[in-house]
Amino acid sequence: MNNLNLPPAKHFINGEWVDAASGQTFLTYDPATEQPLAEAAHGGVADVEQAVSAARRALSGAWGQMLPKERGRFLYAVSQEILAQREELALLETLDSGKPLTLARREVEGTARYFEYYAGAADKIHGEQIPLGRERLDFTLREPMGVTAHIVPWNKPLNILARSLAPALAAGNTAVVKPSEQTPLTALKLAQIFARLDCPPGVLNVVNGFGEEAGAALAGHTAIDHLTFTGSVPTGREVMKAAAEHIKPVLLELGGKSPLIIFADADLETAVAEAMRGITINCGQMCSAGSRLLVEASIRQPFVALLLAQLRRLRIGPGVEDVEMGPLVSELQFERVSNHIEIAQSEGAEIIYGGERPPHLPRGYFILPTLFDRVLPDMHIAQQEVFGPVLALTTFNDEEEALNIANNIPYGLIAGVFTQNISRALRMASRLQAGQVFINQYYTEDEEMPFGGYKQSGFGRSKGLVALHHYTQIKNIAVKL
Ligand code: TXE
Repeated sequence: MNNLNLPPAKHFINGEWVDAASGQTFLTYDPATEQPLAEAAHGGVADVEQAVSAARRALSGAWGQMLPKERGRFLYAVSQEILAQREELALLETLDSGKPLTLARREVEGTARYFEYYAGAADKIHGEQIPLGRERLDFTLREPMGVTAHIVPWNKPLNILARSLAPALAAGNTAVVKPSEQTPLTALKLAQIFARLDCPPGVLNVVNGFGEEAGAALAGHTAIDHLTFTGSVPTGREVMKAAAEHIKPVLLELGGKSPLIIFADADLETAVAEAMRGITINCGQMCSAGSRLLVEASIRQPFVALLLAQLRRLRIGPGVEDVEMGPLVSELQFERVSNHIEIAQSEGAEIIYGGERPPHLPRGYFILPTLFDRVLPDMHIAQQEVFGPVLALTTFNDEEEALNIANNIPYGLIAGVFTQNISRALRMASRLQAGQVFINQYYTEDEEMPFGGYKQSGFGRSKGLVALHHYTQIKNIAVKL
């Protein structure tokens, strides 16, 4: 890996590369080989303090004075530079997180697309005039929030960062980013791109480090104005509590346990292909993973037969070999997923495929895609997010039963409905408790679609124009004429 163009093991603060205040670094590992990949700066309270101060100063500097259309042009330039560096970024993401190269490339393209999409919106964020009669003029301004904080997970490190960073910057905010300690590298590459494009100092700051240190310091900082967090429910709860201390608004995206509901009249091949994609993409480490299969009882047998054939054919291996499924991100995640599988078995759910490491891959955090059959709706494996390639199959007999099973869960991020009956599809869509419902397909990445959860999947919506609302605040101005 000597020819890898690694970013420096430093933070990016106020436009400069700086060592951690403690002088310490930590290692990040390649999950396909279990070998160290690179060093990253080990940040804490003092580093976060520097970054937040720099972001605050930047609000009143050149960035604050830039015209919205100039901000848009800058963000568009970022998108083009990301595309120009697509291969390098994708390789780094693959090595750091384990995902197959083709998927990493798609995520980098999606990252560029976020910057492109919100570049186009930067000069179209405006208030409105409110009619109060001839004697009064009333109008609103949409102002930036100020310093935005972004705490990012490891499953799609660069892409999820761009999902909140691009709209925040388009709206005129500045940002402090804390990448996951599992995948610290590509956010620094993005910082290099910002530096190369002469971004004013302090607009983007990246502080690496662990959640309980750098993450907690950022979430509880009194001088941030908005916090975007993507990660687990327990950490989301902690982050929300920390932000509540200073009454800071939060946008939380906390994962899911999303159902694919397959009726007997569905196109079976499409449903099976989407079920495969929904659980094997990124080794199931997706908040949007389709981890529950609700299948109408009369088609269980042909559905399972087709699915098993596909599961057996799946190519698994290191992401750099551009397989169909890479390893889990870390030893810890491997243990977590294995633990979920054990609990499911102890509750009587029946494994009909997988449940263990692929025999041809003795090293690395690889696991076979796993299919549990005859799962009851209240079992652990039907209720808890696994964040690995583990499917729980439950059968149903009618629409009402399918709906009850689908909704009887603490999460509500995505749902897929497969049927040729459009009335039934739309009835289901309107009654499913999920932020996105897909009909005759499963989750797609389109950056234009509002995305976010019901219930414990979080609140607030990212993607689409609606995301911009989180990063602006409205001021009403009333004039007596
Ligand atoms: O997440 P954490 P982990 C789910 C998934 C997975 C589980 C655990 O089920 O198995 O979470 O993953 C930072 N204050 N998702 O442990 O802890 C941390 O450094 C502030 C769902 O990695 O939520 C990282 O940057 N920040 C998911 C980020 O939070 C803290 C994506 C996420 O870490 C912190 C990832 C603290 N006290 C995991 N503690 C999704 N919704 O897509 C940690 N962090």
